[in-house]
Amino acid sequence: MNQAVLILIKPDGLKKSLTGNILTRLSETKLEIVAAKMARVSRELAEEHYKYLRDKPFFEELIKYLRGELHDRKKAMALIYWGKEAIKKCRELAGATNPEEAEPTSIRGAYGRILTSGLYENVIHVSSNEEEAAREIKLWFNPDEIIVDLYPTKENVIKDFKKKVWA
Ligand code: DAT
Ligand code: MG
Repeated sequence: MNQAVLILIKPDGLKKSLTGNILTRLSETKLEIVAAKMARVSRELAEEHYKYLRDKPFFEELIKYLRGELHDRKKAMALIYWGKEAIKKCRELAGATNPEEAEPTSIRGAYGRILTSGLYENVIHVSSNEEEAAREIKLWFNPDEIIVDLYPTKENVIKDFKKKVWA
């Protein structure tokens, strides 16, 4: 059974010019990329993404980190990888949450660090299980941005809906 997993290249990964290195490492999984984009991360999106950590002392700083406020560009790169055991394969390559405990050859072990505040700056996010992956993918992507049909959709007719288009 194919699985989908949300990967975020966090603002430190982008700032350190690690995008290519990270994508090269992830290509070792032989999984398929079925969606990719640069995203501006609103406070709502960041808080919803990490809502299970709301009570942690580092939550405020974590939100700032994901939004790019600790780096000078407010952006993150979001991708969906798809294939057999996608979550396990990507989490193995990512390494442990704490970059100092992560295998030195893992992405976080090689590129992550711990800030003096104690926050882990660990370069990428990888969904932790199928349920979380579905929740996160629906937060970060619309159905028409993904080139396979991952989850059930419905059609809405939206009247007087304002949308930015090219001038
Ligand atoms: P993961 O990203 O490995 O799934 P998580 O979901 O528990 O780990 O945590 C989300 C992010 O929050 C993590 O990538 C970095 C930060 N974080 C987690 N635990 C932390 C801790 N004890 N101290 C500092 N930052 C932490
Ligand atoms: Mg997690």
